[in-house]
Formats: sequence, structure tokens, C-alpha cells
Amino acid sequence: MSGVHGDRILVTGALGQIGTDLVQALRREHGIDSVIASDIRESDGHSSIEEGPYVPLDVMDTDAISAICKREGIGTVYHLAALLSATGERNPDKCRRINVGGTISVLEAARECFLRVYAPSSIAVFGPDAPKNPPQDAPLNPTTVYGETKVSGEALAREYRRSHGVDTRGIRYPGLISYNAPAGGGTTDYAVEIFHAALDSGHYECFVRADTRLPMLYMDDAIEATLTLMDAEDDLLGDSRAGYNIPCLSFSAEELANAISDRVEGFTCDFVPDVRQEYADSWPDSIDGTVAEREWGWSPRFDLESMVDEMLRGISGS
Ligand code: NAD
Ligand code: AKB
Repeated sequence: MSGVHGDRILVTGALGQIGTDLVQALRREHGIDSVIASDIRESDGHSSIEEGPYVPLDVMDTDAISAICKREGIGTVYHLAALLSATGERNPDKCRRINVGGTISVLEAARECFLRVYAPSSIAVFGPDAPKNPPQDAPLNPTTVYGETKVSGEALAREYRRSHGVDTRGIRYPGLISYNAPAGGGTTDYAVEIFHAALDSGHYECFVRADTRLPMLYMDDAIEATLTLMDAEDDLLGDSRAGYNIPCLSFSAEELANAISDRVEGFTCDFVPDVRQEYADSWPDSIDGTVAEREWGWSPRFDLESMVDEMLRGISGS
């Protein structure tokens, strides 16, 4: 790809669970004014996002993305705007329009404005035919619409790289656990909600079975993985650059509840599965991140115990 691009950063979907933490991390690294947050929603007025530049932006609007990128001297887009699995399965057409349509808009703007693009994928790309600890190149046959949109997102990123030279990168995030913003309508939201319930009322009704085991990661690790991938030399990245499996934690809902009750006296948890159980059952228990480790050398710092300590400390403000 030739041409001149700016050196500022645009984050789409910035008011969501990941954006809230990623924008802060990017502003620490690059300076507050260098990172422009955007979302289709208005900020509630209390978000840390408002410490720096914010623009309203619908990612379906390619012209608006290009105009902002040209006007603001953007060189890199972190494209986080999406519908997650639980919301997506309730609104499949909207999920396809936002997740696939929005990604096409961002990639088209990238082609026009010479941008680098980070577009996250998800462990939801895997379906029931994948091994329970899938390697990087396992079959991608998801049974959720959300998962299909993530497979399409990876294919689009590869295609824009191959045909137009756009520098696209992505990680297949597992369920992410954090406290600065609520989880955004996914299947793994129970692993965030459980902490708030434990501290607010001492009880949680978990919407998956006790033995449900999924890949998970503490948000600080996910942010560090993202920044490490984006800082990696281009020639280190192989064919998996649009959606890397990364090394993750893996624990059951019951193991998480037990780790919390070891620390919050009297905490109890009931397990009452709903439709989200089906989505969880179609996903792997863990993922094999050895390709990412080998190519750009990253591994997580938090295990289950230290993640639970950090979540309880962060939510209670101590
Ligand atoms: P989130 O739901 O918390 O945030 C998404 C944001 O996108 C919201 O603030 C929403 O207002 C915004 N948005 C929705 N439609 C939009 C539109 N048309 N234009 C602009 N903004 C729009 O999601 P998140 O957890 O922050 O996830 C970000 C990305 O990471 C998504 O691609 C998601 O699939 C992926 N991911 C997240 C997780 C996780 O556990 N959080 C795991 C795997 C992958
Ligand atoms: C969801 O549960 O939808 C997300 C994801 C794993 O992609 N957290």
C-alpha cells in the first residue's frame, strides 16, 4: 500500500467493554489528543472516554469514516464496533449488517485513506466440530450468526491485505473480564456479572451450567496482547494475522464461583442455564495460542486467582 497516512488513532465502538480500557491504554502510550474515540451512542457523561477527543460515528457510514480519517489525520483504526453473541442471535440481520457491513466500511476507508486496521475476531469462530483446544488452523464452522460474522471479518481482512495491501491484524479474543465498563451482550458476560452480584448482593444466578468451561482472559492481558500485536514488525506476522488464537485461561463457571466464594464470605451461586448455554456449548474449552506466541511472543500475566483478586479490588475501589 502506498500513500501517506496520518499518525493519529481512531477507535470505533469505543464506549463498549474493550474500548473503555483500550482508549485509556492508547492515550497513555500515544498522548490524549492522538486518540479519537467514537461510538454510535452518546457517552453517559461519566466515561473516561471524555477526557479526550470524541466523535459520534456509525460504522455503517463509510463516507463519514473516510471524512473523519482525512480531517483528523488518522493512520490506524481499532475497529471495535459490533454486536456480541447474545444480542446478535436475537437480531441476526442487524448482527450481519453491523459486524460484516461495518467491517467492510472500515476496510474501504482504510483502502482509500491508507490506514492500518485492528479488527478483533473471537473464539466464536469455532463450532462444535472443532477440537476442544483448537489449534490456529482448526475448522471454522460456527453455529451462531455472531460466529459466522467473525469468520467473515477474518476473510475480509485477509482479502483487503492481499488485494489492496491494507495492514490488517486481529486476535480471536476469548471471553474478556473487566470492571471499567459492563460486558456488552455476549455469552461470556456471566464471568463479569458474577463479580458485581457477589459484591452487591452476595448471590448470582448464572445463566450457564456449572461445568461450562470456556477460554477467558483478564482485560489487562487482552489490551497488552492487542498493543503487542499492533507493535509487531509486519514481516513477523504470517497467514494468521487476521485472527490469532492467543494463550488464554480456561476455567468452568463453577471454578470461577468457587474462587469468588473463597474471597467473598457467604457468596452463593445458582446455575440456571438459558439459551446462551447453547452458544457456550458450541465453543471450545480453551484455545492453542502457540502460533501467536511464536510469531510475536506474547503470553498472559494473570491466572484465575490473580484475575479474581484484581476484579474484586477494582470493583470495590480498594
Ligand atoms: P461492546 O458491545 O461492549 O461494545 C461495542 C460498541 O459498539 C458499543 O459501545 C456499541 O454502542 C457500539 N456500536 C454498535 N453498533 C455500532 C455502529 N453501527 N457504529 C458504531 N458503534 C456501534 O463490545 P466489546 O466487548 O467492547 O467488543 C469489541 C469487539 O471485540 C467486538 O468486535 C467483539 O466481537 C470483540 N470481542 C469481544 C469479546 C469480549 O469478551 N468483550 C470477546 C471476543 C471478541
Ligand atoms: C461473546 O460472548 O459474545 C463474546 C465473545 C467470546 O466473542 N464475549
